[in-house]
This record gives sequence, structure tokens and C-alpha cells, in this order.
Amino acid sequence: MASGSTSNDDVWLVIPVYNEAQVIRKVAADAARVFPNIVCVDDGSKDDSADEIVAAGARLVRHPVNLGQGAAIQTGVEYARVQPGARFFVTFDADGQHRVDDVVAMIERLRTEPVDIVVGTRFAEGRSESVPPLRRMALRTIVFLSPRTRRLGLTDAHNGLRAFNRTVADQLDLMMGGMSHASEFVALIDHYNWRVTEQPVTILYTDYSRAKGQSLINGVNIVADGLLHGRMRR
Ligand SMILES: Nc1nc2c(ncn2[C@@H]2O[C@H](COP(=O)(O)OP(=O)(O)O)[C@@H](O)[C@H]2O)c(=O)[nH]1
Ligand SMILES: [Mg+2]
Repeated sequence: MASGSTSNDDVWLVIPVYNEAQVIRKVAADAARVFPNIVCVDDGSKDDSADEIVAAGARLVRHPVNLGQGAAIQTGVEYARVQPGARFFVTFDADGQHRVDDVVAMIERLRTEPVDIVVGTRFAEGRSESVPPLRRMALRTIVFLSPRTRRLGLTDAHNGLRAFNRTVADQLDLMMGGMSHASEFVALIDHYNWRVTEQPVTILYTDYSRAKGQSLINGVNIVADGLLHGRMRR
């Protein structure tokens, strides 16, 4: 039932989940057709996310209280990296904004190129039209303000779609729970000298994702990133 000739038994999708009961079952079930190993970290959701995760046939790990997206990713990677045969790991959003096809391409690069981590970018040639203008401006500003991001050759510091190998999974030690995990991830790439490359991806801006109203959160992110910048020079 796996797609194509390659089996993805050695790949684990890590999905942080917070109040995504409306969509998580379909997102996880669709992804499972190509990537059978999925762990969802339900982070103290107040809705039925946990039941929906189980219904989708994914593994469920729960935080009793909300610890934030970074902490959930750390928990999920720690769970996945001790599973037999696990070689590759993917951070994937619960809300349907990420495309499974993009993950397929990223895993292929990990299998064939000398890289440790592949990070999605919305800003490759011809891909950014779908990004809402305000968001695009905010994301470009973050990259502009972050010398580290530019030095690493990254163009989209806040992309949640990433694929990486065991080296990264074993060393990963995200400590900031909140939404600043994206900046912390970039700091870790720098700190551990992981070989990084970008993969053009398409982020889907669905009615559902728009309705969650993230632009405000994103504004706070930028401020938080600025404040945390000193602490992340580790
Ligand atoms: N575990 C956990 N996941 C979260 C939290 N906040 C957001 N997420 C998840 O992280 C992913 C991205 O969050 P989202 O709100 O869509 O942010 P976006 O990056 O602006 O699209 C989704 O899968 C969310 O369910 C949180 O506090 N804890
Ligand atoms: Mg989203």
C-alpha cells in the first residue's frame, strides 16, 4: 500500500497538535498512505484531538498541559528516534497546510545527498505567490534581521516543514516550548553544524488555517524572536 517502489518504513512523521480535532484525522490518515509511521503529540488540547488521532491510526503521545509547539516536537522526536528502524524524521503540521508530496521530495534528498536536514522554503523561485502579502512581509523581515539565518543560506526561517536524519534527531534538544521553536531550530543547525539545505515547498493557506487567525501570533513571534536572540547564541 506504500506509494511507488520505495518503502518509507524508516521514516517517522512527528505532528505537533493543539486543538485540531476538525482536521487532524484526515491529515494523519492521508499522510499515512505514504508514511505509515506517524506520532502525534497532543499538547493539552481542549477539544477531541486525541480521539481523532487514535481514529486515524496514528500513535498518540500526550502532554497533560500545553507546553508549546517546540516542546511537542521534542517529545515526538524522542519517541520516534527509539522506534526500531527509524532513520528519518519529519516535522509536519496538523492543520493541513503541509503537502505530503513535498515530504516525499525532502526524504529523497536525505537518502541521496550529503545533508543532515532539509528545511522547507516558501520563497523559492515562483512559489511565494500563495503566501498572503502581510505574512510574506513578516517572514522576509525575520530573515533580513537574522544574520545567522542568512549565513546558513536559509530564506524562510519559520517553515515548520523539516526532514532530518538520526544525527539531528539524536542531538536535538529544543528547550523553548513556545512558537519560537523555529528560530531555536535555526540556532541548533548553527550550533551543531548540521549540513542543511532548503527544499521549495508549497504551504497551503486553507480556509481552516486562515480562520485560526495566526497573523497576530506571527507578529508576537517576531518580537519574541528578537528578545530571545541573545539567549539562543549557544
Ligand atoms: N503541540 C502543540 N502544537 C501546537 C501548538 N500551537 C500550534 N501547534 C501546532 O503546530 C502546527 C502549526 O501551528 P499553526 O497554528 O498552524 O501555525 P502556523 O505555523 O502559523 O501555520 C499545527 O500542527 C498546530 O496544531 C502548541 O501549543 N502545542
Ligand atoms: Mg498552520
